[in-house]
Amino acid sequence: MKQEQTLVLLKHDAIQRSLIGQIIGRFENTGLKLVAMKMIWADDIHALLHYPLDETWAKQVHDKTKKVYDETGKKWLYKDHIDMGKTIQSWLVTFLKEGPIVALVLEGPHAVEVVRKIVGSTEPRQAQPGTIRGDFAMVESYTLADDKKRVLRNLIHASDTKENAQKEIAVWFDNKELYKYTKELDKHF
Ligand code: FUP
Repeated sequence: MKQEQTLVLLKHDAIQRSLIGQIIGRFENTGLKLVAMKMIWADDIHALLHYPLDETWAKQVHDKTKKVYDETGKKWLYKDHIDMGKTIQSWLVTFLKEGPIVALVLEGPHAVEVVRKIVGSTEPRQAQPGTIRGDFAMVESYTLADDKKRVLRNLIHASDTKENAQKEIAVWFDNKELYKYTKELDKHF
């Protein structure tokens, strides 16, 4: 089976809360292979490359977030998806640069889907117990974040599609930093 790769960032709130080991342990438990990892203090260039303000991204974040607002009856603050995209992008960049982060690449069958599943919902308040966000950050919500004019402190970024994973991996890693090695499970894939 063709191996899939996905990018994970442990954002600075995960580092502040000393959760690096526990979170990486959960990824290891899935059977996925860790093929790259490093600690980085992001600059503007990398943060903006990771969160580019393109129309599709803005529309996606807008639609997903608005759905949650509508369901919870929360007042919508933005004119349109571009207005929202600009605000969220600037908050995301600020948060990403707040302190060191840990970037890793996981490889294996269904890597994108498996990682997103164990990470849990974007808004930790909605994340199921047993997921990383549900177990370690459930008190965090859009309500809290918006009141403080910041993004969700949701511990982790994980690529949402195979295509985005490839783009995001290229932001943080050179090809030579992605290691090829064999693990016991490989013979079953
Ligand atoms: P995710 O599905 O977890 O990758 O998250 P999204 O693509 O929906 O959003 C990207 C990031 O912006 C997430 F970390 C959540 C954050 N965000 C907010 O904090 N507030 C918003 O209103 C919208 C997005």
